[in-house]
Amino acid sequence: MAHPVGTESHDQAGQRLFFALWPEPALQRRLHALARATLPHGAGRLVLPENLHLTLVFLGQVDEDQRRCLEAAAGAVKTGRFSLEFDVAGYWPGPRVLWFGCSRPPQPLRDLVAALQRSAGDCGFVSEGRPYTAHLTVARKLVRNPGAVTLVPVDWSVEGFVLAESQTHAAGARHRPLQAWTLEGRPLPASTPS
Ligand code: 2AM
Repeated sequence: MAHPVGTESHDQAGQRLFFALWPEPALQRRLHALARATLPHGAGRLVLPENLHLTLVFLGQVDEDQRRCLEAAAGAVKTGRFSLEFDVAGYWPGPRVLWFGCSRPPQPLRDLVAALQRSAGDCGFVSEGRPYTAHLTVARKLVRNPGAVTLVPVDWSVEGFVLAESQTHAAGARHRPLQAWTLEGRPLPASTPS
């Protein structure tokens, strides 16, 4: 997703938002520890545990009205619970990131992404048209391709999804959930998304 239809002039306004799956803190710490064990010291910058997430739909700049529209639409999404298994690690040389992913993304994850893409479209956001690749970025600015990485599989029983904000600070990016919903369409406190 990129610019809302006809609102390119809003680029500097509002918040930079995205829909995501947000691991609970214990799982964030586990994934962070796995990334640390995977990457040789000094080979890249690990994503902070509290920032670890799996993006579902990236929205970009969102103003208040658009956010209300997205929240209403997200509250109507119901896919049911599902589990993910992070069993592959990959490296993208362009952005120089190391990520964990699923070799067999479950159908409810695809359904959730499709439903949120439709919701975003209904709120005036235009898809960038890139195929969706479920990935959780665990390290950035890698100094070299880490080569083949074997991952000890990590299971995640997903119960909800969030609308999250991305902020850029001098110290680096900070991501935080703003609103959360269960996969049955019930609102959740943002601090306990899944
Ligand atoms: P990344 O982790 O692979 O960098 C907040 O910035 C989240 O949205 C991150 O997970 C980031 O993915 C993703 N993101 C940032 N810019 C994006 C874009 N233009 N298209 C898709 N996802 C994007």
